Parts: sequence; C-alpha cells; structure tokens
Amino acid sequence: MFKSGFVTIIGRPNVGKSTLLNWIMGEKLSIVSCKPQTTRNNIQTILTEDNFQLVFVDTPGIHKPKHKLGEYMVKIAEDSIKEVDLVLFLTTPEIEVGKGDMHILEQLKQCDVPVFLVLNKIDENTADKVAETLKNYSEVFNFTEIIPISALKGKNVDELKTLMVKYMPEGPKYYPEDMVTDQQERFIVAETIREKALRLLSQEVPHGTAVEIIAMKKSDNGTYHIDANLLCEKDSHKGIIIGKNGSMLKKISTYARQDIENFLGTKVNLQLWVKVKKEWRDSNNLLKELGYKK
Ligand SMILES: Nc1nc2c(ncn2[C@@H]2O[C@H](COP(=O)(O)OP(=O)(O)OP(=O)(O)O)[C@@H](O)[C@H]2O)c(=O)[nH]1
Ligand SMILES: [Mg+2]
Repeated sequence: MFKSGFVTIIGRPNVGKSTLLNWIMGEKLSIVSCKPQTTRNNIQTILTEDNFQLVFVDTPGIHKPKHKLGEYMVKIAEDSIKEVDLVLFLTTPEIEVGKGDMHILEQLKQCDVPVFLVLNKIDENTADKVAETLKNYSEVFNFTEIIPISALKGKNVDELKTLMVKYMPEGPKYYPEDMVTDQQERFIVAETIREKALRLLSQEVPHGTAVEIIAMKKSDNGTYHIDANLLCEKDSHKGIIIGKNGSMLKKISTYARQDIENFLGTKVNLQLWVKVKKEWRDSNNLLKELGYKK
C-alpha cells in the first residue's frame, strides 16, 4: 500500500522548524538563522520513498505581527493547518506552556487531523527540563504522539519519520519522485542571499531586508550571472549593509555565492546592489512585488 499526505510544521519563531525540514530532506531547502522570523513563505518540499510520499510545509513562525509582512506570515502559517493530513507542532523545552504556544494550541483544537508534539533542541537541555515540559504540554492538549528530538543533530528524526508515515492515509504520488521542492531556483537563490544578511547583520537591520533577483543568466561556459538587489528600509541601514569600504556587502555576497554555487552545481558571478525602499514591510504594493502576498 502506498501512503501519502501533507504535513505542516508550525510553531513560534526560532524553534527549529526549517532546521528540521532540512534534516528530513537531507539538503538545505529552507534558510535558517539564529534570529527569529527567518522564514517568510510557506516552503513546500517533497520526500518520496518506496512506499510513501510526504509533502512538507515549512511555515513562518507564529508571532504577534507588527507590520503587514508579519500579518501575511502569520496568516499563511495558520492557514496551512487547514490544508494538511498531519500537524507537527514544534516547540522547545520551556517547562511552562507560554502565551505564544497557548495561542497556537488554541487554534489546533479546531483541527481534526493528528497533531504531534515535537519537542526540539533536546541537545541543549537537561533530561529533567525535557520531561517536565512534555508533562506540562500534554496536560493542555491531547497530542496524538509526543516526541523529543534534536533537529540540529538528527536525534530521533528517523523515529519521527516512521511515526508520520504511520498516520498517513493511503494515497497517490502527488508529485514526481525526483521533485524535492516546488520552489523556483530563483527563490532559493534570493533566500540564500537573505540568509547571509540575516546572519551577518545585527539588531533591526536584517529584519528589514528583502532580496529581488534582477537577472539570472547562464553563459555558454556554464557560469551563472546573477544580479540582485538587497533592499533595506532606511538610508542609515544602507550604510551599515555596505560597511566600511564595502566590506560587509562583500562578505554577504561571498558567503551567498559559495552556497549558491553548491546549490546550482556551477560557478556563479553574483552582483549585489543595496537599495532603500522605505517602509516596504507595510506597503501592499511592494509586498506583492516581493512575493509576500497571495
Ligand atoms: N541546539 C540546537 N539548536 C537548534 C536545533 N534546531 C534548530 N536550532 C537552531 O535554532 C535556530 C533557529 O532555527 P530555524 O530552523 O531557523 O528556526 P525556525 O523555527 O525555522 O525559525 P523561523 O523561520 O524564524 O520561524 C538556528 O540557530 C538553529 O541552528 C536543535 O535541535 N538544537
Ligand atoms: Mg524557519
């Protein structure tokens, strides 16, 4: 019997949703950073094995939005619950169930598919804290399965995979078996650049960045030529992103190029420009242009 279905990974920002997705897929398809609100779109990936196909949705962290971009992110994450066969609710050892998680669990009470409690980051927490958290969470919600994992180290992830397959219905191959994601190459390239900006910049600067691919062409010798705009919200941020003698921009561009070369499997020539688009996170038009609107 062939089993298949859709699985959403939801939780607060920074709990390790994208890290888990990448570990399951065995390749980096969703960007990761130590800063909250890294993922901004629902990212769909497909894992096909002999007897099953799991279609995952990595979602933005659910938080209290402060601008229209945030509202969009939370809406698509919450909407994903309605369209799947299984929900992975990801959280980290906190002992008490916090307000943010309570808010998500309230919404999950309305859904009629299995919900797993996936407690991540057990590698950096004591066994006592893990046990206490599991106990407190299971008192406020009736989870179908409970599993502590480390997405970073891959601990218990195979066990999680087996459990997910157990709850999948019999079904078709929704996607061809060699397809791993529905994201375009362009999107992954843009995300890779944004990831480096998130990692290298600090405070509020990286959260106001976005990436626009202007051109992406392959030349006869196989090299990709990519031109991209790195957008930011303020003139003062532009200076910080460029850095002294262009040093910060060079760093972002070098790290991004290395990852993009690995991803595309060929040499890349990346030209990065910094542009200011004031308050883009609250502009419906700009959000639409940047792909943050349905
Ligand atoms: N120690 C430890 N760190 C982890 C683990 N999983 C993820 N992290 C770290 O947690 C941070 C956030 O990881 P992400 O995967 O970007 O988290 P996310 O839930 O996708 O975050 P958003 O996209 O902002 O909602 C990164 O620094 C990861 O390296 C884990 O199992 N153990
Ligand atoms: Mg993420």
